[in-house]
Amino acid sequence: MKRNVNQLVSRFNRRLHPIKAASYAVVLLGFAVIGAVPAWAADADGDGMDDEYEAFFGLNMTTNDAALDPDGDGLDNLAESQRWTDPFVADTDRDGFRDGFDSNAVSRAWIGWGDSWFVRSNAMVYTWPAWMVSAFKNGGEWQTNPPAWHVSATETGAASLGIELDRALLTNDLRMKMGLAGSDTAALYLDLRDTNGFIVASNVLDNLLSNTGTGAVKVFSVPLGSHPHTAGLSSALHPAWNSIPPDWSG
Ligand SMILES: [Ca+2]
Ligand SMILES: [Ca+2]
Ligand SMILES: [Ca+2]
Repeated sequence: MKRNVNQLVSRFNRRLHPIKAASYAVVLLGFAVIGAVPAWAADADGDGMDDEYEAFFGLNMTTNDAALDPDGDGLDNLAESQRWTDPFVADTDRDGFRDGFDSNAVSRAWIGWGDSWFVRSNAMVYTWPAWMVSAFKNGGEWQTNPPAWHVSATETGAASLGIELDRALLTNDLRMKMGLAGSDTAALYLDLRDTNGFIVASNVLDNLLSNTGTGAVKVFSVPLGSHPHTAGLSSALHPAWNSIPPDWSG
């Protein structure tokens, strides 16, 4: 699945919290810089892999590295580039099937919140199914060791993570897995939002951090089927210290 990073600029993001519009100018600037990529030669080292793909995942753009298989998943880098799978991760969509043995190697949307290679200011980018449009944060900060989204106890107001979905493609409920490292004072809620960023269903899963210990993983269904006008989700964390949601799956 080829992802043009310019397509990931989130209008939804700005609509979600228009009061913070000034900060999103930074997001747009970041994407504008990335937008220079198409001006490069399509395949500078002539190894059959587009420069855009090699730059996105950090392959060598000046040496023919098409035949290498650094993640040992049965696909060489050239085959990975043709599928837009991650050449450094054996199971790009984290469904238990390695890329070389997966009939749909990008069937899930995995978000490595805070993975510095895929951070674009407030947004995250990766290779995702077509129904997954964008992923971003409002407030809090990225943490790199381990990669995470972190909200300081001193931050005032609620911070949130959001994703934007293409509901023409995703009509069923969303199966979601989140990794959480909570604190005693944290409260994490999930809201469904329409295309204008307005909440159509709030707190649909209660406090996700309740009864959560460090390193806990929760799996649950998000009722998109009964909310057809939902275009995205936001998960708001009220002042706490840590939340690590690595995985959203359709
Ligand atoms: Ca490989
Ligand atoms: Ca791979
Ligand atoms: Ca897989």
